[in-house]
Amino acid sequence: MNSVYHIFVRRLSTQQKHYKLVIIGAGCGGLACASKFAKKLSKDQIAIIDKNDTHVYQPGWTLAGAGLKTPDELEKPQSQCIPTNTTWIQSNANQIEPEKNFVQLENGSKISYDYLIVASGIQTRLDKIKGAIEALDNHPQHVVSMYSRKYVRNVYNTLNHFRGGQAIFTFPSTPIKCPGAPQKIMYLADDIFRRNNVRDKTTISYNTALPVIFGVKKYAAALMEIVKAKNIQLNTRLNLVEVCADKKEAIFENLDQPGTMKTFKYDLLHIAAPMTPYEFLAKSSLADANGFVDVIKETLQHKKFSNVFAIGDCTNLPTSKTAAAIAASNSILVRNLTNIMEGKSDAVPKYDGYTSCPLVTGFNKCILAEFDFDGQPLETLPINQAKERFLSYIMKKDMMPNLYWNMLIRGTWNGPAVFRKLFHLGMSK
Ligand code: UQ1
Repeated sequence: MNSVYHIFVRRLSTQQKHYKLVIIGAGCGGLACASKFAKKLSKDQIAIIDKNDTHVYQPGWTLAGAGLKTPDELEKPQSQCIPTNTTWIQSNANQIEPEKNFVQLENGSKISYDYLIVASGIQTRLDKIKGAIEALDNHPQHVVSMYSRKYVRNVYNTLNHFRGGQAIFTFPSTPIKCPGAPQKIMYLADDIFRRNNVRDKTTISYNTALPVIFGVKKYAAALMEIVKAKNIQLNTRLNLVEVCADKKEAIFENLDQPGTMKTFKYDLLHIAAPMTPYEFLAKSSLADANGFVDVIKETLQHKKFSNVFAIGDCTNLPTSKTAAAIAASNSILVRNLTNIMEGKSDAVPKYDGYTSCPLVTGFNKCILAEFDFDGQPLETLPINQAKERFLSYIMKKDMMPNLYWNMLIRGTWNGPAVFRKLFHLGMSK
């Protein structure tokens, strides 16, 4: 009886299902692509693999950390987000065999495909910092991180109850999603401290692994003025490696002198999590040496496997990892892949690396950074977006979430390039 049962289970688990298109990941990129293909393919032709039953609007985490949104209003059941015309395989992928065109799930079953889109995102790894998780769990009044669905819930409460001392905000030594966020939460914290009359009893430091405050010169210059005006200490090339919560000490490695450590005392520590690609991806032959999917940057097609594409945070696209980058690249991916599926060679615009980072610099203020692969500004509005503006803040806080839920993940938002062209056409006579 027992062995019959086991044979049956094994039969089930080794059963191979086939779909014309398989998408790994139902985050922003996976859903944007699925929604577009769901209009062309039938439910039995397209499958999306994702275990999570909740979809989180992660760009909202900085605002939640500052009490400007509640974490709950950033979440929706995944069942409401996945297009009805798409088969949802609620599991995690744990292996990809692009030579054999299949994906293996956690339970061992295999899903084969004609075409694959990898949209698995990037993994937050607070565990990479010694003592960080223990500190977040056991000392929540001193150590916080909004880079996590679990820990974001505690950030505002802690910032709002802070009564002064040393406040340190970190930026790690790995690629991360939304590289502007670690400083956005700092500027909002600065405003919270001012509102609560504790700013004059507080020193704020931004300890970043990067050599500069921001990678694009135009916005870096504006941000340098802002940190100066806010009296924030910028410490570059420092990477948080350990938190000793009992002693309230954060230990940083000086990246210019590897192996040399510097200890900072803190009363409040905001940790931006180091991030890595998922292991199943990093160990597959789709990955580059760093574990990210190795794509042609203009087309999002894999460099070796022509039936494989990738989008978003899991790729090695040399641009900042944001929802805005997905907005600008998803239609390019879908048009290139459709050409391949249909044996056509219709012209498709090349992805220019467009990405955007609405750098919230305080309550009611925001710099709207937009730029391309070369770090050249690519601004939508016919105004200087490096200036702090209320309009940019409203766009970030109220417009973007609607754009995301109602258009981007539904496959109908291809980024603001059309508006940029329209505005700039209007400006040139
Ligand atoms: C964007 O398209 C987008 O996706 C919905 C975001 O993610 C939340 C953004 O933050 C930004 C800035 C854009 C770009 C859109 C405009 C209108 C500038």
